[in-house]
Amino acid sequence: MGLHQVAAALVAPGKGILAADESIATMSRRLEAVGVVPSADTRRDYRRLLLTTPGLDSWVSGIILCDETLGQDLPGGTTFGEGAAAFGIMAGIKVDKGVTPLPFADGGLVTEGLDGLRGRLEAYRERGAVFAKWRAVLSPAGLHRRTVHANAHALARYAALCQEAGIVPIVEPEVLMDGGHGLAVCRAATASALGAVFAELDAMGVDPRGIVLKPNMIISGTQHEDQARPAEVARETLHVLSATVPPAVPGIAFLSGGQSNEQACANLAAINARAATDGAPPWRLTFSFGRALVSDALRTWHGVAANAEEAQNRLAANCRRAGEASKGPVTAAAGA
Ligand code: 5MM
Repeated sequence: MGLHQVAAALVAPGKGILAADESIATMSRRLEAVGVVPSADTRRDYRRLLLTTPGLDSWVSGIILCDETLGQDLPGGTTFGEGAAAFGIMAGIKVDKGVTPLPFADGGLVTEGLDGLRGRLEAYRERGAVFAKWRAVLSPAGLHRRTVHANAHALARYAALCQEAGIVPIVEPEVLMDGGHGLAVCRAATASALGAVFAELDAMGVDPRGIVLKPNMIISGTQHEDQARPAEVARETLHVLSATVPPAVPGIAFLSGGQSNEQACANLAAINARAATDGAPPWRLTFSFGRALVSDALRTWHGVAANAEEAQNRLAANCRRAGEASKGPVTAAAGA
């Protein structure tokens, strides 16, 4: 499949992307939090549980893995890349190398990982990756224009290198939901970030038909006293996307950002419901959730093999709800 076909397949109707690409440090913290001693083996066992969930391909088009997992095996000796393909799920790879403080940017962060990326992409493609992911991390309060610019530029250089290698880039500028800010601050920061990202993508010659955008929804900061309801989230999110995302982009796959599965799915359903009411949107609107899909499964499993089946049931239920939300409203709460 070419870039356009892979991008379209990632956002196929009723399907989304499972983000299971926590870095070794993040995954280790999450395992420790549920009482599992972190190691290469326990990180592999947990990712095996996720990928071998029966029926996962009914709702999941692609799974994002990290470098460590892509080099590990499933039971029987096939690699995660081969295993995903055998299950009908496309394998993706997180290629960024995390964040570092940006000088003269009031504490803003920039994502690193461009050095040597051309060679790494070649190697990842040989190991079965057909798409990639790079995440920029933006704090909305006091967001400096240098932070916006540096991250947009890095995302665009990453995306161009991916397309050159025949790999679909997932472009993820994440405006964090942590903090006491309200909806308007999230909206302004997201509009600024997306505007800069698409200007840089264009400047770098990136084909918008061969990317998937992975943004945050426009939601209230977690500590804000007034939490926006799904109808407001939908209105504000679509307003910003319509103003910034070219119609040629095939799909927008939202991150969950710390929302529960119920919250994230209610918001996604409301976004799709409103988009349908406003007139057919040019892009598919779906999910690329991490925590909103996997947190229940991780807690249920907590390293005990006998809990694996129940943990997979929890993952399947969360993916099914997200898949339904990507088609439109699923609960009475959606659109409330
Ligand atoms: C799964 O976590 C991804 C990797 O995070 P680190 O590099 O910090 O370990 C992360 O990029 C994730 O894909 C996004 O944050 C979306 O996940 P959520 O949980 O916000 O949907």
